[in-house]
Amino acid sequence: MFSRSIWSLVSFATLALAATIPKRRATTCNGSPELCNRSYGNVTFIGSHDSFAFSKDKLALSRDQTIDIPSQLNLGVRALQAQSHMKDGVLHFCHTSCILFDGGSVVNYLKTVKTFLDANPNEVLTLIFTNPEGVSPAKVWKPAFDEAGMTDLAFVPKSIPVKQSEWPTLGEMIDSGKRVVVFMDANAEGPESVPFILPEFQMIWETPFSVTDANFPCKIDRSGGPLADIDHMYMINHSLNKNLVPSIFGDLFGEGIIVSDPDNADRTNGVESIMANVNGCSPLAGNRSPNFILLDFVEKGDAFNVAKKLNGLA
Ligand SMILES: *[C@@H]1O[C@H](CO)[C@@H](O)[C@H](O)[C@H]1NC(C)=O
Ligand SMILES: *[C@@H]1O[C@H](CO)[C@@H](O)[C@H](O)[C@H]1NC(C)=O
Ligand SMILES: CC(=O)N[C@H]1CO[C@H](CO)[C@@H](O)[C@@H]1O
Repeated sequence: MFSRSIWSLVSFATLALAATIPKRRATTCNGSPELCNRSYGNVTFIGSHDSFAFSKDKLALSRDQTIDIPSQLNLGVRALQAQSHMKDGVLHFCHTSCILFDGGSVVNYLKTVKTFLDANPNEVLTLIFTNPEGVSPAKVWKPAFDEAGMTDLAFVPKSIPVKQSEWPTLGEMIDSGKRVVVFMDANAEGPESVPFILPEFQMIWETPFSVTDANFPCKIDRSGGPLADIDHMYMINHSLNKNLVPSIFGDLFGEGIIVSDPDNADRTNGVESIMANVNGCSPLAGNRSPNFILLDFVEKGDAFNVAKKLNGLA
């Protein structure tokens, strides 16, 4: 009897004390105080397409980036896109095939990203992974996140799908330590799903890819239910490709051989080209800016200033 009342006194005191200690609050989020109070679903992030496929070698036709992952992140990239393939029983990031471009194991990639996140505790980052072989989230992906020490940082929504208007603020995500949002295009749902690997098209729609038209006509390409498109976030795939095969030979090669075009990247990643794409798409999204602007050769052009402006920070 006595010990029980002592015990409740102690726990009451603990609770009272906990209530008086102010919780640590982030005052800068993704580089600015204004963003702490902004919903994740209402921020424009610059993303790097095929982030792992970087090379300084001009002859590496399968590259889509020049600079490595830490440099991309230091520049301000806050959405990393990457395409996975199994290679000798290990999950890798490769471009189309591991023979064309092998970016190494997913574990090593995630460790590199984790190093950045540890050094930059006030940053929210999105990972958009492509899973064309439908590799199991529970059996293969989660163990890779575990090994890289990344699972604890991953955001788990209360329920799926999350409407564009219902995401927490960047400040809330940073304060809770759950500041990495992981989307996967295929096989994220189903019996081998894990809570932090989110089905991309239930929450994001995206424009067509492998675009070779410099005018980037906007259209909703990949999307999914049950939410209406207007309740999705959206991503513009703003990378211009060139066709190496003149159309006269088109029949021989089907659609041709489409590769990214570093020579045009300054223009493609410039204000005019990105804004034309944004203005073409925003009417399809209740006049909202895109959440993700996915680019090749991220260091070229002026994308980070465009994002600042779209976020109302410049
Ligand atoms: C931001 O802060 C203001 C003032 O405290 C508040 O009224 C508003 O609802 C907040 N917005 C978000 C998205 O939390
Ligand atoms: C965020 O909300 C503002 C105000 O409604 C809007 O102008 C802007 O386009 C939105 N951005 C995103 C990415 O939703
Ligand atoms: C050309 C291009 O940017 N394509 C990409 C569009 O985004 C999706 C990500 O979901 C990628 O799979 C495409 O490669």
